[in-house]
Amino acid sequence: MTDADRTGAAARRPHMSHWGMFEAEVADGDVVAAHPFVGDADPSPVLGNIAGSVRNKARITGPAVRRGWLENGPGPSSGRGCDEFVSVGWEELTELLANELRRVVERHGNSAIYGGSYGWASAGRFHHAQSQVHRFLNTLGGYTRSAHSYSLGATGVVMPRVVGTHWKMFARSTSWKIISEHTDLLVCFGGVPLKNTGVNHGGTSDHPTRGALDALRQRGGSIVSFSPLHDDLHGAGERHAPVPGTDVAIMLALGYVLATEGLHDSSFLDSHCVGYDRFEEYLLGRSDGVPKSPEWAEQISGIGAAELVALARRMAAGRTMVTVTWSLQRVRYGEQAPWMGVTLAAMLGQIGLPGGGFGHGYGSMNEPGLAPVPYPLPTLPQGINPVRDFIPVSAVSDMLLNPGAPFDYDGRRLTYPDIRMVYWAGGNPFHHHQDIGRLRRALARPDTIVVHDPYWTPMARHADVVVPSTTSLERADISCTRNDPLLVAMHAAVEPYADSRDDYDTFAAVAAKLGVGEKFTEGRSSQQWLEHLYGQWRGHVLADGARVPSFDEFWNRGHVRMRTEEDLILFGDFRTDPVNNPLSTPSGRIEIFSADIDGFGYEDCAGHPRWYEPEEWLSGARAQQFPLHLIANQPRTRLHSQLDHGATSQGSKIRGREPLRIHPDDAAGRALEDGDVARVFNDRGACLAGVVIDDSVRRGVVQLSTGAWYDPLDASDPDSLCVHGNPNVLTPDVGTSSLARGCTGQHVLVEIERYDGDLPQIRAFDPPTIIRRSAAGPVRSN
Ligand code: PGD
Repeated sequence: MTDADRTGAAARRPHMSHWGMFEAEVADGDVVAAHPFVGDADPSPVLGNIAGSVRNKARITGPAVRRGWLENGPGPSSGRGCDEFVSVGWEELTELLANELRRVVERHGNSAIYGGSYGWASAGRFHHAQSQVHRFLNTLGGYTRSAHSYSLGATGVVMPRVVGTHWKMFARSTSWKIISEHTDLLVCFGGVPLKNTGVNHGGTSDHPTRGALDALRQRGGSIVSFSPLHDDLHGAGERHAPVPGTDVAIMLALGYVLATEGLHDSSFLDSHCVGYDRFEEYLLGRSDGVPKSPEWAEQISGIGAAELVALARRMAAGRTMVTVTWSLQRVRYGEQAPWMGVTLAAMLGQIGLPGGGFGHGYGSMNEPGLAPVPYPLPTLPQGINPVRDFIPVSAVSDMLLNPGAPFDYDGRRLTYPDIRMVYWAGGNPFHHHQDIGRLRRALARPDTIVVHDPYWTPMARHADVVVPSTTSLERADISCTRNDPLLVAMHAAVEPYADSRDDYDTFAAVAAKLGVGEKFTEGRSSQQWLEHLYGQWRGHVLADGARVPSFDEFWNRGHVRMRTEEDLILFGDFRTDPVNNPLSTPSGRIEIFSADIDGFGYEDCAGHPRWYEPEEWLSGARAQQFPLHLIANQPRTRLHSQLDHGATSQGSKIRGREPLRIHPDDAAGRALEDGDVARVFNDRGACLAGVVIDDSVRRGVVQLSTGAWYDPLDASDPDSLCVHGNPNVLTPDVGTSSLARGCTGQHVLVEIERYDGDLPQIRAFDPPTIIRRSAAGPVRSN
């Protein structure tokens, strides 16, 4: 990389974000436009958030330390989130961090550092914040880690036990090409929400979903969607709007019709699955006295029994694919929806056939349906973590509040470690975690919280030591994902903003202070790492007999194209020869009944898929008090909480608040009008949101996406009203089940009323008060 690369002297160079490849147009030290890659069939509107993001007022301009921590030293504090900060220099910050890491390790051991540090950060293989922080903490002897993700907490644990994998279900899923050419009937639980396909972890050069669905329909195929939100399916299709959270009951009823009408594929169930007989006992009601008939499902879901019977018959009559979105497992008992989806597809006997079988995550992210590349990715080695302690990722508040307490996870009884230091880089728990009031009480417990982020996110405001990171636009990197044909040269568009630094350089400096600098860097600068990682990757491609340019040539050209597996069919090889291509389950087959899960004896996750009545649903007792079902789904105007201050995200706000969609009848009953601000509340918390009246939302349901930056009216009160519309002040912090303890942020019951008080100002994007030291004494700024 030359200096010109870093300064952006050559404007409109290629770059990558999680929501698409683009060329950055630069003026006055900022990116003023992100022009989508010409090869992208359907660029994401989220690109609109990039312009102006480098010099945004929410940027952290330099290292800062919470005043209470600086003055009193490490220790639990309820001042987090409301204290002012003191601006420090890099040398002082490096010294403070090194000393505190040394203290914690020497006094409490490495397991006292929580480095789970969940979050999407930015695209780019080298500067990936999670990889950097994990490598750094491993260099120091390890840390308590987190397992799985907020996206797929339940799937990540249950599906390996059912089909031997969870990642293959999206990274090696049946391709859109095969679906559009072969599927007669696509039955989508959760729809195929196009808004989510804008995004892909690590980036994407193309967005083919819209085109694939159109092609399927043009060929004569049909789409049936089950979702309380009409627009979870784009274009023509048959839409059913069930009571939220009842998809498993619907799938059971479809299975019941197949079983009772002899439409199920007994030979596939015999040759490729185990445990169908045991499941059928439950399905037909022999084991519990409750047949899971269409009439039974109608009572639960509101979908007519006759419609379910007709659909089951159609499903058995042609090439049918059953898909389940990831959102369906981000609820209490979330393990059941993907498990039952596979079971239904297994009953149809089409798993492994072109256009048939099962899919998980179509419309949840861009990756499912994209053809994979056959090479390993360029990857920064993270080293070895000798610490055995870990938590399921969404148990972070449980862990901080209950040191030493036992908990169940995936058949094991584990213990929460006693955490003294929380180290976060590239994530925002105030976006991703549930029950923010409880999270704030949890974050008051450790001695020290360190956060690396380019922006003053709510998590940065709750830190003791704040490390200003560059954004990806300010540094060079390589982007590449498992399912994209392009390896992309991410050119730095502009200089690092103010006094920010690449996370790598921060970690390298602290590691050097602690005497392990060489171990962390291996003697390489960022640029040398890029060339090294490219060189390793290039070796794999050359070994495959393909042509691949030198690093310099690649860098100048902007990308390299790789071959992809366009005709992939999930579990195709297993179907053809289940003996020689067994699944990685104990039986080598699809486990409709899992003896292992059954053996765990969990009350909330039995040995086969089944219907559990959730606590947060419209037919439960809680709905008497909180009669609206809120769906806290992914936003259409940004990725998670990233760049909430950007133009596309801000363009959707109503009087500065996150939009909440409500059915006209529910709005009328509450005297709400379009453009009003409403207070959304339950017994966990409350937030303000802007009202959008929309009959594409089912009656009794409201929709408020995640990602509005938490903005408490009273920063000193953990249970304060959020004036901006963050639904995680309302959502429950309970796991999916004892099996996976996945996050359950998608569903929550609430009540809503018009907010007629003076509208509080949105302060989420204003930096906190920062004291700058000068010879004349402290100077406050905000
Ligand atoms: P982001 O907003 O992407 O959210 O949660 P996640 O924490 O990933 O946060 C990424 C942060 O990284 C941002 O603050 C950004 O500024 C910072 N960042 C970007 N680049 C860099 C960098 O180079 N260095 C550093 N240090 N920082 C950087 C997402 C999570 O939320 C997910 S994946 C899901 S699927 C969940 N979904 C739901 C849901 O459906 N419903 C609810 N209620 N809650 C959810 N939370 C989960």
